[in-house]
Amino acid sequence: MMTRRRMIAGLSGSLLLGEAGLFAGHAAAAETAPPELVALSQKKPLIKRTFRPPNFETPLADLRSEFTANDAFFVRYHLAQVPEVDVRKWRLRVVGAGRTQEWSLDDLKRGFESVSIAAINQCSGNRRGLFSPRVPGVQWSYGAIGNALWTGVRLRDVLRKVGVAADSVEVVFDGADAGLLPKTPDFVKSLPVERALDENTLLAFEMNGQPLPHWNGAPARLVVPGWTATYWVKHLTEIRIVPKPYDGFWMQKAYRVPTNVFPGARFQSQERSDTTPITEMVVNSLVTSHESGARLRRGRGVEISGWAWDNGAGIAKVEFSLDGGRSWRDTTLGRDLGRFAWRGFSLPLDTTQMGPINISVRATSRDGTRQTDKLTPNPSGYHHNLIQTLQLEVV
Ligand SMILES: Nc1nc2c(c(=O)[nH]1)N[C@H]1C(S)=C(S)[C@@H](COP(=O)(O)O)O[C@H]1N2
Ligand SMILES: [Mo]
Repeated sequence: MMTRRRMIAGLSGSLLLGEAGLFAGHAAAAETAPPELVALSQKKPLIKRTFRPPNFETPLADLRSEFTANDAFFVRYHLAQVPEVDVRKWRLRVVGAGRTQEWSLDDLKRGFESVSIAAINQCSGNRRGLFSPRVPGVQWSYGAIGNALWTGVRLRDVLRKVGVAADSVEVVFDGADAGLLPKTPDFVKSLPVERALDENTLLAFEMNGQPLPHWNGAPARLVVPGWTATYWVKHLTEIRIVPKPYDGFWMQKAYRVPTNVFPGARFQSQERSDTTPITEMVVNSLVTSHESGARLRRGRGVEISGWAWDNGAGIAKVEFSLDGGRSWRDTTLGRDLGRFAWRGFSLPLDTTQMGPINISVRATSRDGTRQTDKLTPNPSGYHHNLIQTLQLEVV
């Protein structure tokens, strides 16, 4: 019997022959496995990657709106025990150098200025399933991402209430979830103190004008615009301002990339000569109007559209190519939802001639970085921002 892995390898091998040619590393593993759709509470059916811990991905059709609906937003957990937090009993404990304070949800809402930011929440491993050769981990396709309007209070306003000592190095975040076995390391993350104090880092209670859904971190989660979602700790229970690098598993062993390879903010207190924590998202784009393999009616006006995003520098341009990357033309950018949100793009496609159309799309950030035509392999399969090529056919 052919193993699933061999079958996928075989399939992606044959698909590779049909690719536009210039772009190395295309694999269609996650696209070829038929997705199983399962609905969690408060959610519509999403693509199930694993059930325990819950890892559910947003189908492409639900990524077409400017703001991803709360009931379609992807769900990612590392630990199997995800308790439903009782908001009335919930307290956020914040520990500074000389002082500890606790807040209820009402205290936080009443005590601090309310702030809203539109921002992309994207898993570091989004598109991991498209790496070839295969990388271990949740085999995400394109949907471990969403854009939402996050509302809450600034983390720095809360931290300043307990006092940020001059020798503070990191701020450490713990949530209510836990492993089933005592030896499973608790999901605890830290941020450089400067990033924690950035005006855009929020303690968010709301998503798109509604209380956070349970599966997206109720009653409060961290929002770190521009940084990958691993730092966006859900069901926050405790925050500590600390004078030394936090040495937990999820900082020292996981969510790390080779040092000096990817662009983005540095995380100096956690940096080693070989690896460093993943930080900001890399520039990327996604066609949402069509999937590869779509057939288009000849002569019918067709618009190709989707989203582009980066670390918050802002999208400078999105281009498309119909000749395998030899020449590029600009698409039209959509309205600006804020520099941490995604930016729409669209282009009219000429369908007057029958036959195949291979269309590639690439985004460029205002910081000068551009999507890659050759992926940088890394052991955990992060930062997949390969230029996407769709194989369409006019019939
Ligand atoms: N408490 C807690 N927060 C967490 C995680 C987790 O396992 N537990 N996973 C992180 C990771 S890696 C991602 S990608 C995002 C996913 O956010 P979402 O489930 O709201 O889409 O949550 C982050 N926050
Ligand atoms: Mo993630």
